[in-house]
Amino acid sequence: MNDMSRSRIDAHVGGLETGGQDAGPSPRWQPADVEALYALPFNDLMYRAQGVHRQNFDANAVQLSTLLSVKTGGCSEDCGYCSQSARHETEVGRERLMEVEEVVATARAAKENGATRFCMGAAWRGPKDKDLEGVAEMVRQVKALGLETCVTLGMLKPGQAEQLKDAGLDFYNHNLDTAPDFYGQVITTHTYEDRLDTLGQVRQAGIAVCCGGIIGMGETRAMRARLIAELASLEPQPESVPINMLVKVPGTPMALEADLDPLEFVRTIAVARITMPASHVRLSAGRRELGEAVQALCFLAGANSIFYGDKLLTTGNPDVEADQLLFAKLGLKPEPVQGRRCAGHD
Ligand code: SAM
Ligand code: DTB
Ligand code: SF4
Repeated sequence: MNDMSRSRIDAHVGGLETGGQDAGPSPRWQPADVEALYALPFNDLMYRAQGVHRQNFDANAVQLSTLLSVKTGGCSEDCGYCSQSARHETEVGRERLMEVEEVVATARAAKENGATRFCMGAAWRGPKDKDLEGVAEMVRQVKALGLETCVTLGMLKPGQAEQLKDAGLDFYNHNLDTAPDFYGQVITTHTYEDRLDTLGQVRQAGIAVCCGGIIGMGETRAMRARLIAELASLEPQPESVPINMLVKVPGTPMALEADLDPLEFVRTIAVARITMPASHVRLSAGRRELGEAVQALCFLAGANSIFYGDKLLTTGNPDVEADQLLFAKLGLKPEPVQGRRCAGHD
């Protein structure tokens, strides 16, 4: 790391001994500074990340979100990682939008299992107005159960975010997924600008932003750093940052992608934690493949949210029992909704 990068990082992060973050608005993160964080010796990186984590959160609390695919498959987009694109021959079929009652029953079960947030995903480029009303009703009824609500429906048109907000939506998930310069190699049917536009509409409507990406799609470390720099430079920073490890789905163009070094994934969590100190960093897709020891390192690196429940959207997730056992082994506890330390953040 050169001296200039180190002093810029110190300006961002603050010395652990001197109390850390400045109170003022965070400066825009430069990719070179993020890359310099990645290049730290592993132990130094973990120490910094854990320090930032403890200044902002209860280090032993993890937020639990449960996912449900309310509209599966048949998507017009060509995202190279996705099992639900109509352009890839995968085992995922095309289904209709689920009935509200069925969604609410699943949400009730998720709450009984201990989840505090329920996230509903739809395989759309974006919602048609007639479909949006159906999703808005799901949001209303899930919210009425006392759960936080999140949806991920693709790109929004003007007015749609407000409609969701009126229904009681707390979070909208819309990922930047990768570095701007790699995006075109992963997806050609929409652009990075389109994603940023929807994120702007979500913010404008007063909905909290959940925005992250996927690691392990064949990108370089420099590209990972550029993704994190983009996320950390959103103003304000996203309340939730899901970091997914690519799930290699047979039939997708990325099915045969080389395995990512798990320590590189842990580094990415740490770098996200340091650059987005008050955000919940979610250890998302790929937990089953990571195993317990790597997940434990991710929690140490500052991950403090997971998808909880036996299924993600179309692929598997650790069983609830396995997660409860892991929590017991690590002394982790579910984060209560009221237990937040940062007003205005999730
Ligand atoms: N269609 C909407 C969209 O693209 O925003 C919502 C659903 S989409 C499945 C939500 C996110 O899931 C994607 O942005 C991507 O980050 C993540 N995802 C999808 N397939 C994945 C995979 N195979 N491995 C890891 N993450 C994946
Ligand atoms: C996110 O970043 N990860 C979730 C959620 N947002 C919608 C989705 C992960 C999907 C993994 C592949 C699948 O199950 O289809
Ligand atoms: Fe999959 Fe979403 Fe891309 Fe559609 S827009 S192919 S659901 S990631």
